[in-house]
Amino acid sequence: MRITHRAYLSAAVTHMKTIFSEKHKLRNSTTELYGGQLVEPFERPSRAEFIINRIRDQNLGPVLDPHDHGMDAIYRIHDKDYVSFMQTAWEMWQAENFAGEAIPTTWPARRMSQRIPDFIEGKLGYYAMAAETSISKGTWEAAYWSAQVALTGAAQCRAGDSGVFALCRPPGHHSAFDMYGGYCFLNNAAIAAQSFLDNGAERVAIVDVDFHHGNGTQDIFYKRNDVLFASLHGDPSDAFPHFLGYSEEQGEGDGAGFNVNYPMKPGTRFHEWRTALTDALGKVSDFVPDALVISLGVDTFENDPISFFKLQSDDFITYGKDIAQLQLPTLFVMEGGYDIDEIGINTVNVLQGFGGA
Ligand code: OKP
Ligand code: ZN
Repeated sequence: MRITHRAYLSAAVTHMKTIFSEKHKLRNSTTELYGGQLVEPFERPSRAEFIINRIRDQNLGPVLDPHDHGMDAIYRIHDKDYVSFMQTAWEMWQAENFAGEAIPTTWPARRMSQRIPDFIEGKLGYYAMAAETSISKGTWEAAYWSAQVALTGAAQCRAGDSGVFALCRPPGHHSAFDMYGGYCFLNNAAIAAQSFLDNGAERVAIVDVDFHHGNGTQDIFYKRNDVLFASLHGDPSDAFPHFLGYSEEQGEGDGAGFNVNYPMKPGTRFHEWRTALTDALGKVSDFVPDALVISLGVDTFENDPISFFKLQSDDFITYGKDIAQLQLPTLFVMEGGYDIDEIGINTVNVLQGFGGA
């Protein structure tokens, strides 16, 4: 028998399951429109590799492939015509023999027609909420499997795990009923939350700790009272997605009071951020949900290249512990985080904090 000392040297063994698919690699577009140039996308395959490597190094727990839960769970959240568009956009774009990846250039702005055009450039503008996100070969398949990772994580939670990590890539929280953008195509967290409800949960809370406002998730559940959505993020007056995420957005109709935004200013440090988290977790506790979904972005880190909060690596452990205090079945769904060197450490710190490490 071969003995290795890895397990003994490991800092922590929390046995949280991770759901992960290598299919994320199919999301490998080469362009992002940034600062007036086409640059290598911040949302790139190596992000997931650094995270999964850290999970393995730290012996966080087993890494499982997703099950295929099919299209029905996706259609519970997304428009069928939008999904068909996502499935065929790259083919339609290629048919025009354009040299580069698919990027929208024209939008149905104020006082313009909201009809869906036939031509691919028009369709891109209709369905996009931002232009940085190029569509390329494999984008749909990667997005599909990212949603299946979230669905499989939710199924694991329902089977009795107290915490599960869905290592989704591409991310999802900017995607709404019929919108893509902000690196997102299908709203993995929303799809997972709905799957809890469709399998017996009465109420689900979603807390979005990604640096960016989860505009897609907010929009999807805005008029509903079975999902409480709380988001901590850069003030939209200063940060992407620019057009949603203000504190006065509190829900509508049945959903009035079930949407809570905590916009914060450039330079925000952990103490202030944690005060907002404590308030959000208090609202979650009062809501008495059957399950909690965390939209987990670690782009709140001080060295993140596209964000402006100042969290440090240890802070991620602390807030993981804070989340665990709720003692709810918790599904962590990966969103953003672009300081690739530290993304594994910061992500796994949250999970280890939650697991009591
Ligand atoms: C996706 B997720 C920064 C431009 C940012 C898009 C950011 C998408 C973030 N100057 N553009 O929420 O991490
Ligand atoms: Zn983000």
